[in-house]
Amino acid sequence: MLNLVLFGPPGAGKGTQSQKLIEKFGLIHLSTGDLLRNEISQGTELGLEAKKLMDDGKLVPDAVVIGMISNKLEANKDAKGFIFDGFPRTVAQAEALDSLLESKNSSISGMIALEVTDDELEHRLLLRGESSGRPDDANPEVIRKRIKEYNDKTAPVAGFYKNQSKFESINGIGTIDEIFDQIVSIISSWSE
Ligand code: B4P
Repeated sequence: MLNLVLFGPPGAGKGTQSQKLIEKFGLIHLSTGDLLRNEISQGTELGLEAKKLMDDGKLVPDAVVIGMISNKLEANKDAKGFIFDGFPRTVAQAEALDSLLESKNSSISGMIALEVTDDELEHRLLLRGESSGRPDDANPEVIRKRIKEYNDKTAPVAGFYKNQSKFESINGIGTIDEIFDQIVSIISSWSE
């Protein structure tokens, strides 16, 4: 079973690469950002709470996203594997994911981090904000808050996987295909 954590700051290209990876490897894509936006568009109570935090560039509480991932793992018991995109974003989420997978006799194969400079992130997100309608992409102040939230709370998650010798990082600046090829070659090395 292949269980990949795709890691990186907001706008690093996690969602973009996930779309290509699910096609190539037949994995289930679990994006907590997409799951939360789905709750928002359906107007659920959870979505209304999450929207306030997301629009302000803040993380949603751990229990909420862990619960969503747990439900998805349960609903996809026969999957060949998963791409975790935007999750785990805190060390508590990483610990919870290990426990959830362990209870299914599975584990994370590895984390791949996309390294992108803050200037490039801001540029990409503002560009996407022109067409996506995402309130968290439209405003430079919120984008900077998201990057700060990443540095404060999410960056330490890399250490969690480094300690398990499951961490790889690549340059996330380049064409989408160049970055994809690097990710594929790392995944291929895991099964050698
Ligand atoms: P997410 O939806 O996870 O989004 P993201 O970090 O903005 O984006 P990603 O890295 O996937 O970028 P993408 O490929 O789209 O999170 C949104 C919010 O949800 C968070 O701020 C938080 O509030 C909440 N949330 C989500 N998960 C959570 C969790 N686990 N715990 C708590 N809160 C959580 O790429 C961005 C842009 O760059 C696109 O326009 C793309 O076209 C472009 N791009 C991609 N690759 C490129 C390349 N190589 N060159 C040039 N441009 C490129």
